[in-house]
Amino acid sequence: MKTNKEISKFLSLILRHHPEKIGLNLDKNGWANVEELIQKMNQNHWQIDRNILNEVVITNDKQRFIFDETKEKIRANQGHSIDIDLNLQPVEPPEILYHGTATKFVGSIRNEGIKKQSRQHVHLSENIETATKVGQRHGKVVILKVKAKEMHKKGFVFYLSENNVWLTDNVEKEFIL
Ligand code: HQG
Repeated sequence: MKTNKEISKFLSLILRHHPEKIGLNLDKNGWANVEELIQKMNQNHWQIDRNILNEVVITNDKQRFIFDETKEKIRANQGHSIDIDLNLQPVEPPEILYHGTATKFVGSIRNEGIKKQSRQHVHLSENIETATKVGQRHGKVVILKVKAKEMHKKGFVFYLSENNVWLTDNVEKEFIL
């Protein structure tokens, strides 16, 4: 039996980066058909049904996934590397947002700013705790403070995902404290 965490990680992989791994189709807004997802996961040795999927979605620590109102479709709330449109509306950010990264990246970030790398956006958070968890995935953690409000005043656009992750395009180095 796979744990919910293992299922969540696999869902992140296929709903954000590689749906083709199980031959899944995502529409232009990143939605997958739930029945198709369940069927294709089972064909790929992930024993899962609607109840298990519901539980994974509801109990997920970061609320990474969401069903549409009919529960026929599911998508990841953020974190995509594939080119989909989440239809996010621009939002005014707080004064400061945090970006957790690793010491090994700091030199390069000081030179060229925070780049979105393979993802669609740079990910920022309102609290240091979340940023710390994100940074720890890459090594010894460093928390960077981003002057979000100032960026916004200068015309940079911010979005807030359904699960409260702040998203923006690349952060230029002058906005990093
Ligand atoms: C770093 C997770 C060198 C950047 C998290 C990061 C998040 C640079 C890494 C979400 C750089 C990219 C995203 C530069 C940025 N030079 N390194 N100029 N600019 N970097 O995984 O932000 O838990 O693509 O600091 O919670 O770590 O999976 O981005 O360390 O919300 O749901 O390049 O993924 O969500 O790494 O994480 P990532 P991230 P989940």
